[in-house]
Amino acid sequence: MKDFKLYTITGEEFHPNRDLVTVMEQAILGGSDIIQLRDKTNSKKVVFEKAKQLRELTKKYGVTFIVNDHIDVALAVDADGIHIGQDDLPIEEARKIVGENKIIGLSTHAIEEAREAERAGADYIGVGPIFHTKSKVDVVDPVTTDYIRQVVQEITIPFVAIGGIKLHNVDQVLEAGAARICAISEIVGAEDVQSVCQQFIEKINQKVKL
Ligand code: TZP
Ligand code: MG
Repeated sequence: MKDFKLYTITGEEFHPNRDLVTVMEQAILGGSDIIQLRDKTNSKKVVFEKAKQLRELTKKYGVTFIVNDHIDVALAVDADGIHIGQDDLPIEEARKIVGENKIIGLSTHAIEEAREAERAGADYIGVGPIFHTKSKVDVVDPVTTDYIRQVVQEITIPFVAIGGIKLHNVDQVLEAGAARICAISEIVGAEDVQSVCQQFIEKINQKVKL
């Protein structure tokens, strides 16, 4: 897959008065190079409509587009890939559906899950939640930056750190060895989304030579 630095996931509850596409466009203009549509509440029909809009937006800017959970929606809009969790289809089964040319990302919370993701052919893994987060229900306890250090030691596929990452604590995440950062609330809930993304990118570029 095309490498990336700053992964923005949608979280419309954090910008009730602003339009989804506008907010995500600001994230892209600020340097976010991968976007995920994550919608755990609306119907598939509504998710599909949003996915179509975000596919158009990301295509315009040449940014990678991932759909969370809905493999059928991802295929219908020709997204670049899907992101799934530990309770979703096994990677091998998802691969049969999406084929070799789509990206499959998997959330992991422990090194055993990361090893299994790599073995099963995930293209990247999410590593988290690093810190406490209110953006995910039923979330496991924070894995801390210790888990990043384990993944750096052992895992060869790309990983992105997620969960409670803010401008004020991202340095700890980068120092632990993460090269790719993902956030929801800090980015999409910001007054100036573009500026927050620019500041994340600056910090990533300072610490990391990809
Ligand atoms: N997976 C692990 S933590 C998380 C997800 C989707 C939520 C991240 O949101 P935030 O607002 O950046 O903490
Ligand atoms: Mg899922």
